[in-house]
Amino acid sequence: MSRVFHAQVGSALSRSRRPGPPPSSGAVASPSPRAAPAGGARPDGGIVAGYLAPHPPHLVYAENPPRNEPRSRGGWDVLRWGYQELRRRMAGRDRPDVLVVHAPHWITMVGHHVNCVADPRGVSVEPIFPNLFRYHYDFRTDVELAEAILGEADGLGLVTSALRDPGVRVDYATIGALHLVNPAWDIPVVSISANNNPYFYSDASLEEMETLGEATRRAVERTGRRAVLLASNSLSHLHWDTEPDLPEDMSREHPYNQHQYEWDMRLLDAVREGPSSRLRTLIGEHIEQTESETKAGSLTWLLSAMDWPDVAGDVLAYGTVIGTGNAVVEWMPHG
Ligand code: 2XP
Ligand code: FE2
Repeated sequence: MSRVFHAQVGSALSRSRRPGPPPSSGAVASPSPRAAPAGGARPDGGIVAGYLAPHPPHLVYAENPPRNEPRSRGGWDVLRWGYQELRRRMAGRDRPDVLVVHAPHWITMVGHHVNCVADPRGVSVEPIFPNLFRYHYDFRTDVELAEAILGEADGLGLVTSALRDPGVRVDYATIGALHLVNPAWDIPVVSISANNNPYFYSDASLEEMETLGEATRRAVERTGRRAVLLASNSLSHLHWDTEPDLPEDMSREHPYNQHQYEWDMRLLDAVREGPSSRLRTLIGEHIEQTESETKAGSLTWLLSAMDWPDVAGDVLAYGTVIGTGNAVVEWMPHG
């Protein structure tokens, strides 16, 4: 990834913009230009769970929700069972105040953008699979938390931008993950862009995603939200370039090749064994080996926001979609 568009974290430029030392985790933040007031903070606030929540449009298509126009005969059931289990677990706990999602197909070349539009509404279309995903969305943004994340990220020296265009068309990776996690759309959302271009540059800038994760954690703690975080990423990412007549023909679905599959399993074995800090280097190796979509940084952001918890992740499902690897994984915070 190009560094041309990035201020160095902690650079003289960013330091000169800071009103004071960056707030420490959990402390009351020093004011920043876009810092939100801490009103409404609750004592049980914090990141209450994090999920790897991939967004293949096929999974939404297979469910036939009324909000998606195309109809299907089903398919990709095991992955959808994983999401069903995720929803069951979320429903069994205290309701979160907000779902915070980082997604790879809202690509921003200059800076990390956060959607600050209060009530995005429109149709999200998958540009490669418009035959599968034309989804009518209508949701509420937690604007106070969105602005707090921007304020904290600014304070840590990241280049940021608030998206305030009410006509924004929200990308399918954001909408897909949010639908699969909460098809009722009754929990407010914060949506964060992927500040990279995975198709032009070869090296992923995962270090910066660690900083964005830290900023997200500070903002969640400062505003006192009970937040569930979603990393909207597939794993191995080589895929077929032709589609069967029946897209949900499961007799055609399998890993792209054995190498991709084995590396997905290597990553997931480490996830299941824990602790999550093992993934800090393994994510990069897995990207090198499989073109993993985690190159967009969503998974690194998630685990950094959770401060690399000393726990194993719970793999709720693994399956392929047009040959790519996809896993639904839950991490709970440090005990
Ligand atoms: O990566 C994506 O978002 C795609 N549309 C490819 C489809 C399935 C990926 O896992
Ligand atoms: Fe994707």
